[in-house]
Amino acid sequence: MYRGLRVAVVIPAHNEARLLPVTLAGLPSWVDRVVVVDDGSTDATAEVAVRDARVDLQRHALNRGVGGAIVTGYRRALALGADCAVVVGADAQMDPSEMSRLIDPVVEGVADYVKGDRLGHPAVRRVMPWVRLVGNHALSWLTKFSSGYGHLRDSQCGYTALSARALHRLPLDDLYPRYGFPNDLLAKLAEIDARVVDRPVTPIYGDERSGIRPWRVVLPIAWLLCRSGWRRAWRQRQGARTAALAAPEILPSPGDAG
Ligand SMILES: Nc1nc2c(ncn2[C@@H]2O[C@H](COP(=O)(O)OP(=O)(O)OP(=O)(O)O)[C@@H](O)[C@H]2O)c(=O)[nH]1
Ligand SMILES: [Mg+2]
Repeated sequence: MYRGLRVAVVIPAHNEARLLPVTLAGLPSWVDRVVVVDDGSTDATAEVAVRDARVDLQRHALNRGVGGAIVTGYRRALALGADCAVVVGADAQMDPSEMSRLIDPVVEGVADYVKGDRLGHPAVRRVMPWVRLVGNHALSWLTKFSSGYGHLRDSQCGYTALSARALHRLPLDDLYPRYGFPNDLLAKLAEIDARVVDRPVTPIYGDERSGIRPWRVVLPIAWLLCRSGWRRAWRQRQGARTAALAAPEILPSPGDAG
């Protein structure tokens, strides 16, 4: 329990037997449930996960992708009665001491979804590999337009907190299951008028192996961004038409007052 909220941590894990124990060991003691989603791993991820007594293990027989794993974790978090679901990668790239920072705006009722922002960190240029840094800046900039959340940075950050209230309203079945998931989630949050804010987090890169293959993720994410941008433009157009239709045809003249 954190400040009155039941917190479930959702950990998507694909072949993370080496780093999952490090991730689990760092989780704060106030976390109520830990949902590890083994996304079709071929190593000992599942065996390692259940060594931790707090873990609720969910397994995909076949790999579905990081977004698919997170959605499974979200559903389980709701079923377990969580008020807030925090996503943490299994590869120990997130500082657990910063988790409370992500949940605070949900507790205080000022946000439905809080995401980490690594790009404002003073060490980001030194720590984040340059391909990630450039790609992240480009995707963040495009995601501002496609989602409409112009104040957000670091669209690709996977360290996030989502309120159960917003989670209930999201079309979980429609979310993109692979690496464009964070971009698609932001677009879907905009469709339900969710309040989204960034909080600073530390970029951490060690000897983990990223599953991201830039040349394979660029086209699907570009397509997702175009689709979200187009949907957003359509919603705005429909909104403007509805407002125009609702406006009174004859405006009262100033002398009519009273
Ligand atoms: N690669 C990969 N990771 C998955 C998959 N399903 C779940 N995951 C987990 O998703 C998390 C993030 O995966 P990474 O490939 O490291 O992506 P990232 O941490 O956002 O990106 P980097 O900055 O490149 O490390 C890890 O905990 C993975 O174990 C999948 O299908 N492929
Ligand atoms: Mg990683």
